Amino acid sequence: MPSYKLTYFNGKARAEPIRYMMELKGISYEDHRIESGKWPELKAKIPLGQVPILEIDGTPCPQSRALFRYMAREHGFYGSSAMEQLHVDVVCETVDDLWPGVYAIFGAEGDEKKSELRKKMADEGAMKHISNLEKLLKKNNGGSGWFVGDKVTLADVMAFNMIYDLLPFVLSMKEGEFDLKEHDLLKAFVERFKAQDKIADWIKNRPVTSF
Ligand SMILES: N[C@@H](CCC(=O)N[C@@H](CS)C(=O)NCC(=O)O)C(=O)O
Repeated sequence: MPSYKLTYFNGKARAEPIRYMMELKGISYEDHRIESGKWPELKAKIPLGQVPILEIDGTPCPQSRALFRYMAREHGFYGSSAMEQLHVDVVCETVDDLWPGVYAIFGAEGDEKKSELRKKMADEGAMKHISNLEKLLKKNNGGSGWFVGDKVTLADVMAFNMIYDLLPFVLSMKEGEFDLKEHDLLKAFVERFKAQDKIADWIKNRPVTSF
């Protein structure tokens, strides 16, 4: 097993899927959270001046999505055939369809504009993509298990991270509070993912962060 050091700000956002996969496989890694004031110095030293960075045996590697796929390939979260890999990618792309709405809220100027966009996203903007995710979930075993095959894959990790961590954060809610409305299969999926012993432990014990 290589040595792993994950560097990110003290938050979940683009780093948490890596942490979920590390935790699920019981992989030992250094979870380095940048101390305030240390960022400018670090930024100048790392490959693209951005985080997350995963140091693999001392080599610093950037780009979160590349790192998610690396973790998936190396640690058994990418299905067991090219077809399953394709299905995993389809789910990940569908999760990514939610990002433009997330960015719009980040980029909006003024509290009034932000709350207007938050309301739009929670009421309708996110729902088209949430329904698509539920359709994909349902295609595998009627939606009673995981998104692809019969084991947890990157697809589950990314869907959970978006619904449980990212959407509540951007909509100014507490983690896990995003209202999935009538999407009962997805609600059950979130509960199922969260109930895995290693994830339950991680969520209970992880640092409490504002994002
Ligand atoms: N495409 C990159 C984007 C990375 C990115 O924008 N990271 C932000 C934190 S979420 C960052 O490093 N911001 C500080 C900066 O650019 O100075 C990825 O997915 O890793």
